[in-house]
Parts: sequence; structure tokens; C-alpha cells
Amino acid sequence: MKTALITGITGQDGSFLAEFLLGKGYEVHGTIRRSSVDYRERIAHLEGKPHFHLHYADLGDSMSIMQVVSKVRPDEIYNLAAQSHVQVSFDSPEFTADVDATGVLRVLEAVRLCGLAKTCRIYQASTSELYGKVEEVPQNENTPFHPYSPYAVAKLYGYWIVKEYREAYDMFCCSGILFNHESERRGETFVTRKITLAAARIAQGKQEKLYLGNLSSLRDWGYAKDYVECMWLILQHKTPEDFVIATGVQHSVREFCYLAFKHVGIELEFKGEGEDEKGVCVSGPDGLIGKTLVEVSPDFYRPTDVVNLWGDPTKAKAELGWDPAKTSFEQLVKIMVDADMAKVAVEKAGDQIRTNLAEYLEKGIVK
Ligand code: NAP
Ligand code: F7E
Repeated sequence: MKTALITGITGQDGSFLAEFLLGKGYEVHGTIRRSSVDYRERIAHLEGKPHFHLHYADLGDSMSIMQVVSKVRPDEIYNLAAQSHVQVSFDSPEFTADVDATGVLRVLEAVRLCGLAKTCRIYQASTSELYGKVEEVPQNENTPFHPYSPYAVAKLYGYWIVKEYREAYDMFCCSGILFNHESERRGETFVTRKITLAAARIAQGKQEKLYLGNLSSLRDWGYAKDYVECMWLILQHKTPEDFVIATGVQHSVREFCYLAFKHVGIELEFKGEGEDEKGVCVSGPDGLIGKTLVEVSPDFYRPTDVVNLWGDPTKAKAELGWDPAKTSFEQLVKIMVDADMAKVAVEKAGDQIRTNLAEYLEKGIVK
């Protein structure tokens, strides 16, 4: 039985990867952070299961990383922990650098200092954000990097330090340069999830309008569940190499939005340009027809925005046998919208129960 350590196990990818590795018969260890509120929603169903273990560690704290690595002595480490929000990295650039750049170094050093350099394979969660202000479309493993946010600059350090440790110490450490991947577990402030949640709320009368930033931004969006398989494949490869993981298909934020709303029975027509662009309901429920449901707010513009990401997964397909077309863009949108429609319906039912209970208490029907 192999032992894997996942940093960032509470995140979108960490939770899918934990399920995937447990399915492969791994002993899975994950790192979590102390928080005053429960943030373990994505892994709650795994807690208490055999072969699943959690440890406190923070990527900003070398001692905690050393401790967990020396205790677990993993065969594989998946370093997924990061401050992963690009817009937030403009507000917290130093924290982002500490966790997303120096944090990677801390993991590599912990492995070396624990005497595991020759036995432990390391996957680093790198990103298409490295291409930033793109110099080539589509992007592959040889495309020059041009990071365009504090997040991307920090991740670029992570990419290079992994390469350095591979060459200097002959360690099996690799970066997966993953393009955007989404799911029903995506954080609610990333654009796809913000859209699917809003579409579900608007369709069920719980929200009036959705405010977005740059609607013309282009992304190569895949399904997170498919991408975690690739992380594992990268570590099973005969040689340590970096891989671009993407679908090879590109869409705009506007297209994602159109499709998500269409899936809940609302057809949008986008009118106007830039800050004046609006998404108006042209067909759907009576009360919504003619209403502006999507507006642009400059609050969601970034000081520098990456606007043309499009990955070329040829190498991953050829060398890892990975299928980039497993889940289509349309299927991804449907998975996310269906999950959010169900979530909002449950929230609405909860609201109704609370309203009824308040009324019964007031009338003395229940005490
Ligand atoms: P996510 O949902 O934001 O999860 C990030 C994880 O990192 C969470 O478990 C978080 O823990 C943990 N974390 C944050 N700061 C930490 C710290 N100081 N110490 C320890 N843990 C910390 O991100 P994701 O979408 O799953 O992405 C996983 C990784 O892939 C990240 O490194 C991200 O930058 C990278 N990536 C993501 C994408 C994508 O499209 N999803 C694409 C390319 C690369 P808490 O729950 O405690 O906050
Ligand atoms: O933005 C535009 C925004 O925040 C996508 C992370 O997982 O993928 C993710 O980073 C695009 C950008 O993801 C809104 O300007 C418009 O151009 O969903 P996002 P991201 O920045 O691409 C990469 C690969 C990672 O590595 C990161 O960890 O959408 N956009 N309107 C908006 N974005 C947000 N968040 N909110 C809006 O209202």
C-alpha cells in the first residue's frame, strides 16, 4: 500500500484527489489548518474512514511541514495548498508569496531533510497563470512564461524551485501546469461557480442580478475530477517531467454565463460593450423576461488580467494516455448548474421551515 500526503486536502482538488487515491488503495494523509469555523465540507464524507488521516500543518510554517513529512514518510506528496485566488493575490501579495512560492521550497526541503529525496515523488500544483500576458496561443510546455499577477509570480517561483531540486538533487518532483478546472466543489468566488450559483438563485427567486467583471476573458475550462487523475499519472510516469493539462477548447466568461442561464431555462441576450454590457432575459419565466440579469461591475476588474488562456494537452495525451475530452464544456456547465439548483432548493426549503417555525412559535402552536 502506497502512502500519499496531500497539502490543501480541504480544497476543491484536494478533496477529489483524496477520493481518487483512496480508490486506488492508497493510505491518504492530508494537511488542514486550524480555523474558527468549519471549512471541511468537501472532505467531511471521508473523515473517520480507514486509510484517511488528517494533520495540522501550514505552508507558512516550516516546522509543521517537517513534522508531518517526518511522521508520515510519504511515497508521494501532492502539494496543492495555496492562496489560489488571483484577485485576492493583489490584496494579499506578501501572504500569497509566502505560501505559493516559499511554501513550495518548504515542502521540498522537508523531504530532503527527512532523508526522503530518493524515495518520495512530489507533485507541484502549477498553473496556466504562468503564461499570463500570453506570448503564444495555444500554450504548451515550451511557451514562454509572462506572469501577470502576484499569484502568478509566486507560482512561477514554485515552478522553478521544483525544476531546480529535480536537477540539483535528482529528486522526482514535477509541476502540472493545469489550466482552469472547475466543479460543483469550486470556491464560490471563482467566476464559474459565481455564475452557476447566481443562475440557480435567480431561477428560484433568491437573487435579482449577477455582477461580473471582464466578460470577454477567455479560458480553457475542464472538470476538476478529470484533472486529479492527471496529477497521479504525472507521478507514475517513468521520468519526472512537467505537463500542461488542459482540454484544448476555449470559451469566454460570457459564453459560460449564457450556457449556465440557458440550463436553468433563462435565455440571455448580451447588449452593449465594456462596462455598459448587460445580459437581458429574452426568454424564460414570465416575471424575468425583459429584465437585466447580468451587469458589469468594475469592482471585479483586476489591475492586470489574463485574458487569453488556451492549453495544448498534446504531451499529456501522448505520454500519460490522459483523455482531455472526457468531460465537455457543456457537461461541465450542466454538472455545476444541476448541483447549484439542488443546493438552492435545499436552502429555500430550510428558509420555509424557519419561517413556519417562527410563525408557530409566535402563535404558540409550538413552544
Ligand atoms: P482551493 O480550493 O482554493 O484549495 C486551496 C487549498 O490550500 C485549501 O485546502 C486551503 O486550505 C489550502 N491552503 C491555503 N493556504 C494554506 C496554507 N498557508 N497552509 C496550508 N494550506 C493552505 O484550490 P484548488 O482549486 O483546489 O487548487 C489546488 C491547487 O492547484 C492550488 O495550489 C491552486 O493554486 C492550483 N491550481 C488550481 C487551478 C484551478 O483551476 N482550480 C488551476 C491551476 C492551479 P483552507 O481550506 O484551510 O483554506
Ligand atoms: O477568473 C474573469 C477574471 O477567478 C477567470 C484559479 O483557480 O485558475 C483560477 O484563476 C476569469 C478572469 O479564475 C469575474 O477577470 C470576470 O479573467 O474564475 P477566476 P482565474 O483567475 O483564471 C487559474 C488557472 C489558477 O491557477 C487559479 O488558482 O474570469 N472574471 N468576472 C471574473 N472572475 C471572478 N473571480 N469574479 C468575477 O466576477
